[in-house]
Amino acid sequence: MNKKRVFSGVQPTGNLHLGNYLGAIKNFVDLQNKFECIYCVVDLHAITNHHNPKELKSNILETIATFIASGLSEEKNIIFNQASVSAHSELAWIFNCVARIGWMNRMTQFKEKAGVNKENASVGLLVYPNLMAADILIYKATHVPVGEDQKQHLELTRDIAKKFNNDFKCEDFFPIVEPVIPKEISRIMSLRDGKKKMSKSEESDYSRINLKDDKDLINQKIQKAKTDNGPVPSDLNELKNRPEVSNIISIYANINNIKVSQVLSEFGGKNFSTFKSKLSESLIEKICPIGQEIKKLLKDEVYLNGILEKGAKRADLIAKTNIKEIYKILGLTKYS
Ligand code: AQP
Repeated sequence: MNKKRVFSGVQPTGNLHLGNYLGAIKNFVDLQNKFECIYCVVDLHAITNHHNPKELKSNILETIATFIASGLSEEKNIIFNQASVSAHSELAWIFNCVARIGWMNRMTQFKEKAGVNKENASVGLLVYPNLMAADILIYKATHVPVGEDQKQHLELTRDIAKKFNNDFKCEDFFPIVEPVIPKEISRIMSLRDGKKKMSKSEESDYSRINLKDDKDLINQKIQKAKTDNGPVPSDLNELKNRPEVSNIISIYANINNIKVSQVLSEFGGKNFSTFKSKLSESLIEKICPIGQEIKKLLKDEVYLNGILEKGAKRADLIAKTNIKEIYKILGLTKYS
């Protein structure tokens, strides 16, 4: 049996936001005291779409700074960037040969990100989930904290693990990973459109709260957040068909670590301006200190690069041991 090990990654595509924090990073911090955790800046994923090399370099450091500012310990966890451990790419190629084209074609994230011009998307964007499966399975991780938007990719990771174990008659070699998805709020939605997820690539900055936003900006964004004409609901059933209302209520519950039902009993029947002021206060209290710490850490590149370097050495030790075994199972002679 494999012991419990957590793996997750964040793309260094800039502008980390409340969705990344509540959907993933907050959970990373909770898990660090319970399990062995490996947290990765998935820089190879960030080149599947057009990118600017200079910005990528600084975004990698900013993602590390965000991890640390959010409360991750570089001692307790292995923190590193994907490209510095070559076994991720090696295993991704192997998984390109295990996963089926039909599986790839079903991935909704590819469809969303490729848009209408699918033929013009990079092959990397299509096989992105295979690299994600490799990121996780190269460490034989058992638990993966992610936002709900990544659930389908984790199901694919499970399918790849099962097929590999089955095809090469190595039962239990790769664990069948368990997603760790926040229960109360699995997907934070845009502040402008409750049917779209909050995302870095959304054009309007008013659709999201960035972790580096200051007090005034958070206030403005929440005041402008879309709601509807009704009051704050008192009952869970009244949240149905009110996606924007449901979203901001869930954000309030999550940021304060309380249940949605508690929010409804506190604010039910009140007008949204009262609720929005309280929401801004909570966000400012929780998010601004993280943003300030990120800005402070970004001034110390030596420290941030040191974390990456140490983390890469620790990650590489585990990944090398596993890739040797994988090559052997496949009949590849590199390590025999
Ligand atoms: N809106 C969200 N709600 C909950 N969780 C979210 N995550 C992202 N957006 C939300 C979770 O954050 C982790 C890191 O995500 P990522 O940056 O690697 O990639 P992403 O999911 O593609 O994030 P974005 O903001 O949507 O980026 P773009 O716009 O570049 O595509 C993941 O665990 C993800 O689930």
